[in-house]
Amino acid sequence: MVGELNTLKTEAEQSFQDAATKDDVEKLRVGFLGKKGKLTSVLRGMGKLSKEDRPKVGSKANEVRDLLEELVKSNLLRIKEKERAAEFEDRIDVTLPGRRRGYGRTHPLTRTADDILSVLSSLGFTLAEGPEIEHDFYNFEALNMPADHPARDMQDTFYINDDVVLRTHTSPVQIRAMLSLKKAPVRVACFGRVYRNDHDVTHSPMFHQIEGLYVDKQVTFGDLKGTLQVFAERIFRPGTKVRLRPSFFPFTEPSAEVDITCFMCAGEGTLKTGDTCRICKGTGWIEIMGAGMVDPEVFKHSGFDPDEVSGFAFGIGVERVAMLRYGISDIRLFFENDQRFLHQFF
Ligand code: FA5
Repeated sequence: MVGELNTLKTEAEQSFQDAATKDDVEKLRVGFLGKKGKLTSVLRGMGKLSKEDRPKVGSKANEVRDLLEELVKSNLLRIKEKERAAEFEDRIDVTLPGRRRGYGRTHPLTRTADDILSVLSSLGFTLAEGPEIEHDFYNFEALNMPADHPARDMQDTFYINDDVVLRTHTSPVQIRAMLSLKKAPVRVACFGRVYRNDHDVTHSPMFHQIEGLYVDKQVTFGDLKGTLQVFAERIFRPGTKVRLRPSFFPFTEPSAEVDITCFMCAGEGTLKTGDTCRICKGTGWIEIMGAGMVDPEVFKHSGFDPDEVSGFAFGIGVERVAMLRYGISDIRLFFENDQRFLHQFF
């Protein structure tokens, strides 16, 4: 029987070596170790052995069984590793070109804001920021809009509570800047997100404004107009003209709406093709911002004496400028993060 077991051992070693799949191993396992397997049937004959032979045969049988179990384990592992190597062999094609990484682009609003801020910076304005959740005092009261002032209705406000709002414009940063700088000259560009309960294709509940404020001795309306002229030519194109129309803001007096000559039709109202310009709708002018001379009441709230200083301020919507520059007719495109839209801006 010991001889039979030795033969079985040699046969097993050979058969497992030839096994190519997990199924082959399983078949061999059943064929040797299963209930009707070869080892089992050899062991069945042990009952007929003499007492002296039994331990010898028993220990050989154990040795063969251990070897078989080891063969099952090691061959399953061998096959698994071979399969994994084959998988990688199929996948790695070193001749394939490398995968390009996608490049990010600057968002058109960021680009527009950067351009506006860099023009203002070249004119001597420094950046000022303030909180988006703002006290009623800075957003309204100090800007000459007391509690029941009808001008508050012009800006549909999101109220956090009776005294706290989501700021509706960047003008509160004027007040904060004056209160913190305390003395003239003050020349700041206030930039940030603002919020209004307002939405259609040209209005969004969250948008961006940039506000310019210049306070010093003897600042005039002429200074405002000159600044706006340089600003318009640098942001749009050389030769752009500026027109100021009388308007009303509670925090400036006098106040104006600022128009520029249309950059599409150069202020003609019609294109070279004879078609009516769709940017300015044939008027030759585009409204771009609000502006004016700082109201004396605002100076009083900001710690300045209106008899000693004067100043101008203007506020521009970043989305409005970006829509004009890039010919975009729906403001929502800026906020949808659609790569097909954003990748068009270089
Ligand atoms: C103001 O907000 C004033 N604080 C501007 C100002 C500053 C005037 C300093 C005088 C002195 P107005 O409400 O017009 O003004 O808003 C300014 C610009 O913000 C508008 O010209 C427009 O381009 C933009 N704007 C207003 N509401 C929205 C909105 N819902 N979505 C996108 N842009 C808007």
